Amino acid sequence: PVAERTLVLVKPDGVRRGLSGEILRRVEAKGYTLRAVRLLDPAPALLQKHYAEHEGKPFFEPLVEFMLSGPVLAVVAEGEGVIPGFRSLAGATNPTDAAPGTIRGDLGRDWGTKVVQNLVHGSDSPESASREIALWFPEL
Ligand code: DAT
Ligand code: MG
Repeated sequence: PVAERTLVLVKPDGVRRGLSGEILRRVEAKGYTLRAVRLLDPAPALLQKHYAEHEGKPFFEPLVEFMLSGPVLAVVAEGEGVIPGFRSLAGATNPTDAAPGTIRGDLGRDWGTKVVQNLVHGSDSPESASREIALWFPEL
């Protein structure tokens, strides 16, 4: 059986601010394994598919635009409980609400921006993880 896997994205704000290493450090320090890592400039169609569940919401277009603002570091992380576990490491969606000790709580910012710039994405269920890993890493 393949170990549990999740898709982690370091969003353009995280790459731009030089936080990729710090974020991957936290994933590895927790005990998860990095199975695949790729820095890329995602195509609009990839982002629209990735965020399909949010289509029609007021933040959808600013979100896609923000995700197109620079390179994204896509990561497949592996380990027991990694799907909820990485969500715990990431913290609440809004960095102001995110607890200290989490990636978004310690490092995220949500002021002075049109869309929440919260540094990371993490799959929210096994179904989302399979779907998203297939989108970002079709070869896996
Ligand atoms: P998460 O990334 O915590 O899974 P989500 O899937 O609900 O959150 O939303 C996807 C992204 O969209 C989120 O990381 C930041 C942005 N977003 C969500 N809700 C928002 C809102 N109310 N206003 C602005 N941006 C929002
Ligand atoms: Mg989500």
